[in-house]
Amino acid sequence: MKSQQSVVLVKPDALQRGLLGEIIHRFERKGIKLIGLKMMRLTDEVLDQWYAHHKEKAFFGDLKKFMQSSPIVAMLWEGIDAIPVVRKIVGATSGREAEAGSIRGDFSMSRQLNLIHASDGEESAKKEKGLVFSDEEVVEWQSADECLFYSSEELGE
Ligand code: FUP
Repeated sequence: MKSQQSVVLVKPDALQRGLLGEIIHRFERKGIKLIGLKMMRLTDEVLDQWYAHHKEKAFFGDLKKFMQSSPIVAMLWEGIDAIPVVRKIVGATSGREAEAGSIRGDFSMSRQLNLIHASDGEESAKKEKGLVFSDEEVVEWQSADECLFYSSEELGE
């Protein structure tokens, strides 16, 4: 079973709406582990690389402006299959289409103001981690309640 790391950004709309605590709470109670957390402003350089696959899209300029309208909070979450698990908690891209019960499904009505980013695969997670976290900002720690969230087989014991 594979431990993965997922990069999450709490976007400017979520910060402005006071949803930071709600978002962290949803990941915490699921049982994944927070191993990186920082508030920052995203630069042009970081956004150009972050959204390189959207560079030619009509919404790219607006998206960058939105992502720079406030600071964001970057987080690194770790757990078995953490990348798909986090994507499920986040929900589909458009808040109007996202499943009820997901973060976007419960709190967003927009495709752009969709509150949160989550890595969509191992390759993008690695790239995104390198764009926002230095090595010292990633803090590995032993969770005391791991045995309440995973079986011994899942923990490789
Ligand atoms: P997701 O992986 O769900 O965050 O979605 P995408 O990678 O497809 O899109 C990245 C971001 O681009 C979205 F979070 C919001 C923005 N976007 C728009 O602003 N307009 C669009 O039509 C599509 C995406």
